[in-house]
Amino acid sequence: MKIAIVCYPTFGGSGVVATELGIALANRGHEIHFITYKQPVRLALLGENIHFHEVFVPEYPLFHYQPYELALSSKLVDMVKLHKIDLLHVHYAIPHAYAGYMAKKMLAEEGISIPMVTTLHGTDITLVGSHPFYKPAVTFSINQSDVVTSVSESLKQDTLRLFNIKGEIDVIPNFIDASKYDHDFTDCQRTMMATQDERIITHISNFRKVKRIDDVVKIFYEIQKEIPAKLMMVGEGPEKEHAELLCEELGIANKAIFFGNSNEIDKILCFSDLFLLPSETESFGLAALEAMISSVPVISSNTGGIPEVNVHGVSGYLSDVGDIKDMSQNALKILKDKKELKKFKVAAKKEALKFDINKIVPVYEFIYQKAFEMA
Ligand code: GMT
Repeated sequence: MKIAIVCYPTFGGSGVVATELGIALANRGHEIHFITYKQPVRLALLGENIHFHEVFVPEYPLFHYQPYELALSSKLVDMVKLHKIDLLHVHYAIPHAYAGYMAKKMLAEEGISIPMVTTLHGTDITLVGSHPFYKPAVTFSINQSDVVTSVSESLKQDTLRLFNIKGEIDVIPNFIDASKYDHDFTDCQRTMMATQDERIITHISNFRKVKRIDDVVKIFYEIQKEIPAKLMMVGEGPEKEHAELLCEELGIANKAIFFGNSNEIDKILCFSDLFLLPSETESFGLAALEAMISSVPVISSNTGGIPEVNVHGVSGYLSDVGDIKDMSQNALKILKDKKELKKFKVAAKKEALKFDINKIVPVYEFIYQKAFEMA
């Protein structure tokens, strides 16, 4: 099948999922066309079955806002015609489902029928999409999609609660390519990051308000009072500078390392003992799953879809949003006792394997068949 994948090319979870899905589908013989404004960060190799088409938006001084949706829908029309693409799969409703619908309509004028699958990822529903300024257009484009999927049951329920949705939503959870995490790095370069007796605590995100970065720092502050520890902060975003200042204020700047964005997440997780994800809302928590497959237990909030991934008392612990005391106590329960840490590490990996890519990609293929029947 020839599939166009529309996504954000940045370090966000939706872009990562879309890219990994495209690569997996290409490995299964499909021809994949990524259509977005930059080559996706996790797409290292383009090959016979993987193509990238850049959406270019020419700057015109008359426009206060440059019309990306217009450029994207035009590019979709051109690429569908040129490469005889069979199906559109758009990730993140805004503005991709809207642009996809416009492309579909333009193509229909020329007698070309193409089904569209929309995958909802989280903030496109919970934070941005439900804003009154966007809601009518988001509702419309979700309802016009031939098949709609969401990355967790929780996100499905949020979508049904916040929008007037007419059709079904199929839940297809995010996935992980376990084979990519199967290697043994020699000592994980752990000794470069911490001394033998120090525990390594990691947080990876795009440092937005929704991630509650202050809580990450405060939980670590409580942990390091009791045991020797280091904090690895991976990612870029608006809250990063504030987090660095908070570390200085709390006198723990020498224990916190800020990496910026990294393409070596697997190496960082390899030497980590614990992962912190205290988010305000999280439709799934792909970062937690990436930690778990690396045998890193997770201390998280119990919001949104996180409980569908992180199992309380098994792969880590869950607490109410903002309950720093409970989160740090849970962290210490795991970290203080070597046997307990080992038990959680093994269980975290076992839970993560339930989301192996080989189980999930065939479900997308099934959904594509359904989209053809619906179109
Ligand atoms: O977490 C972010 O802010 C990035 C965002 C995105 O769309 O790139 O992530 C969302 O989609 C991920 C992939 O499906 C999910 O794992 C994240 O939980 C979700 N983020 C939120 O719901 C806040």
